[in-house]
Amino acid sequence: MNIFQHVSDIGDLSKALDEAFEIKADRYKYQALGKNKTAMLIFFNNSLRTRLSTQKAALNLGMNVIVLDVNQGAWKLETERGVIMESDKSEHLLEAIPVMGCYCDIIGVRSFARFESRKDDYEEKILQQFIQYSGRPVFFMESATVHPLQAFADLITIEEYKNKNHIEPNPLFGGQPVERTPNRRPKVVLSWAPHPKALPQAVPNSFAEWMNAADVDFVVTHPEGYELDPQFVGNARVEYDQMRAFKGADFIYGKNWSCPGVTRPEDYGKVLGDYHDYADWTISDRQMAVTNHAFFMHCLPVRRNMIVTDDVIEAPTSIVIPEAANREISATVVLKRMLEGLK
Ligand code: AN0
Ligand code: CP
Repeated sequence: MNIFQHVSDIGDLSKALDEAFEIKADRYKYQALGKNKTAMLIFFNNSLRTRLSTQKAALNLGMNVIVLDVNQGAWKLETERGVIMESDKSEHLLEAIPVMGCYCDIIGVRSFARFESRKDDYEEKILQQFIQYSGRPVFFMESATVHPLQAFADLITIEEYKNKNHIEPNPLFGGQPVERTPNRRPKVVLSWAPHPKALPQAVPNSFAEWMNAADVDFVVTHPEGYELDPQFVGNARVEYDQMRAFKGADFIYGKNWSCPGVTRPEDYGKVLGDYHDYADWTISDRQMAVTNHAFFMHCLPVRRNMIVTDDVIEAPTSIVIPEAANREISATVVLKRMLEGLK
């Protein structure tokens, strides 16, 4: 594997899941594979989970790891070709990328949507340059439009929980055990929720792309105006009534995203209206009550009582921590596949 961007890059999903569970059972099984190989992780944006879980994954495989926070210590980078470089940006991405490639075997890059131009973001202008000029396999650690390491971890988590009928109380927060009747083909609902600041569409885009490829009944719910790009949402069912969407659901995936600009390109990257007016969309016991004792998922970081109430995220059915734990597993599978492909 030379690029990890879309669900299609991982190939057969049941094989990928088998590999994930093989690694989860013995995460050091492929320790010898990464000997004398270096993973370089480049962050243009903040991160807790991606930074830690991907480093851990590289260590599982016996790799060396180098992490660079571009905004802390590196030169400010110009990204546009043709600019007379007289601003505070001392170096051009077109030199920086091939230089980074000199010191490693595999590169991971985090570079969020900038919301300056829908076209630039949806063409993946930054990541495409890493693919073109680094000379190395490139995996996306949340780009302008996708977050595939997250979506893969989400799929692993759904696979682990979909057949559970007895859930013990959350060891951190207590509560009563929950009994539920699993569905053979689980109903998975991606729900928009309010947020004070504009957030990228990468997480919902990838989640939709991966759920469309998985064997689940997938529904997306959001207020009008937040329609996801057709290349990701595909033929998924879209339901504008959140309560109706939640009916009988087995998994609720909460996430905010800013306007994808599908129907009104001029609104791309905006928070539509006043977020206080969408307080009803905050995921609470009111909506969870109509589900099939659904599991609650979120990629994290999450703003409590904005996206989801304390009660829902602390309930025995909240699986946000095991979901985050699976980030190590998805990253280990991806790095393993890339190592196997090195010449
Ligand atoms: C980012 C987002 O919504 O895409 C990262 C999530 C993994 N979240 C924030 O910027 C708060
Ligand atoms: N879920 C996720 O990618 O978290 P970070 O932004 O902390 O890496």
